[in-house]
Amino acid sequence: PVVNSSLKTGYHFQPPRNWMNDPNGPMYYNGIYHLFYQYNPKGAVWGNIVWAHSISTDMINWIPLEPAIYPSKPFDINGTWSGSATIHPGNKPAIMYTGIDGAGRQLQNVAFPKDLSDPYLREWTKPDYNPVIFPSGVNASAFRDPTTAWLGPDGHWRVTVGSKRSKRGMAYLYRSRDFVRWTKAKHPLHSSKDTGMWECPDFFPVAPAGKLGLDTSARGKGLKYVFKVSLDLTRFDYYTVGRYDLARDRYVPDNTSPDNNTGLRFDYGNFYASKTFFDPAKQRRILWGWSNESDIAQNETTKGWAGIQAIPRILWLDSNQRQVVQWPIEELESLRTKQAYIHDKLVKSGHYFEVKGIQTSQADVEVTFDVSSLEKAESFNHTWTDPQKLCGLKDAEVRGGVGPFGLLVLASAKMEEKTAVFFRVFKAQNKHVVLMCHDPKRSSLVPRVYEPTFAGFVDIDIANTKRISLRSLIDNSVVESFGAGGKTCITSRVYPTLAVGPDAHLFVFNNGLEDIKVSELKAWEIRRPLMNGD
Ligand code: DQQ
Repeated sequence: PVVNSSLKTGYHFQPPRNWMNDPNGPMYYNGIYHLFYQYNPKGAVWGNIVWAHSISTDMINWIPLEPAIYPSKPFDINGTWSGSATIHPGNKPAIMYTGIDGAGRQLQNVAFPKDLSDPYLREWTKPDYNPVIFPSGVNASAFRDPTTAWLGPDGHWRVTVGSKRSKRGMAYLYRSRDFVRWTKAKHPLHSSKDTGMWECPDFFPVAPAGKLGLDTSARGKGLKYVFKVSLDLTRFDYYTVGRYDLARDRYVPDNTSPDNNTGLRFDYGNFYASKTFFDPAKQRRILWGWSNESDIAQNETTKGWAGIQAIPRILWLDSNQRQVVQWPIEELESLRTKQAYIHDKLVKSGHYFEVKGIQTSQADVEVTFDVSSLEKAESFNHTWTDPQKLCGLKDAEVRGGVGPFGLLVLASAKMEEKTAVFFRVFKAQNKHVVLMCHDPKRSSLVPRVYEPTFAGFVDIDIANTKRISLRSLIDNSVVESFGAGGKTCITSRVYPTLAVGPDAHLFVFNNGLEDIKVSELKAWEIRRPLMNGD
């Protein structure tokens, strides 16, 4: 068997053909959402990168425009790489992006809309005074991905650019009064030893409570900040929660999360080069992230496409102030059609059942599991610090005490193919530990596709709540899951050969000793939105 071309996603952001990677410069301008992205117009592998451009009024239905930025000037002739948008006072958008010059150096350039009265902002102008930030005193082959800029208390702009100094990951800080002349600050905004190149940094304030987002330039007492980097070494996005020391112009992570940027993740699966923006229309902060293919590159060429964006998520600080929480934007719900509904259904130890009545190759599933007793929970070994390894060891087929229980998605009728999305509860010294897992080991009959298990711990007090919720967005070759209301998220790419279209099935399973109950399950078919003219 080979990877089936009908595995193209139906409602995840994707161009009709060719390669896509990082989301770039997401922004809202006069009623329209813009998404730019790293795109190869000539093929389904990375190369010839331009800033492709799409617009939307709901971030679900997308209209494609011509590429907004592409190599054309000495300061970007060898590449137009990732960057961000900043809305200037007076509602004027600006983009800063990384250009690669003729000598292969990474520089930061600015671009502005050619005509602010064009509602779609189709054309962008790159002033001849570019580059605005030249790589002096830094490693010119590791100096890229400027963030959205923010205003400091002195009224000057700040921007941070990802880099490394030998093995030390760096986020250099630059300041400017006019967005044209930029000066490097003496100290970086943040850095961390042995983490290698910091790609696509992101830095923004979060409200201490509630789900409302804040403008990147917002200031105030008690505001927490989130700092995220994409580590080239591991190809994962890591973040910390901390504060912004305005006097020293430095980010200081709280001691509740590890300072080395190898701890918390927005998503414990296939999710990289993510970027947030503030949506003033709905007062929310929205996260975009790229989910790469995980089949072998040879398939890319035959499929003719590679890369999707995860469903945009709103992001806010958890009430414990130690982590963020994410949830798919509410606009996604406009695509829900036929529904299946199940409630108060016991799933006995070792049993499973099928959710019938809807097609589940493109679906949105919300389920709540009741775990009335934790007595049989397996004991937790304190050396299990890496959830991904633990999930590899104790996958969905390994019987447990409380769990594994959860969903089998994109499953064939006889379950030769299936991707398990599940929880497993352990008993530690004074608390319970909840593991959330994606196990795609049996997701495809195609030989040699990359099928890593992905997992994260879920920071909830299950002995108290006695229940846990799960939402999974299923879309032909992607499974995007949100545990406990979005406290732990996992995205996987899978390539079934049998569980395709109407032959994809959905099951609920319980491989633990303890019975569990589905207190409620709602599953919707998801229809296809307008997707970039495809
Ligand atoms: N992708 C871009 C770079 C960035 C990397 C190039 C991250 O700007 O560092 O396509 O995926």
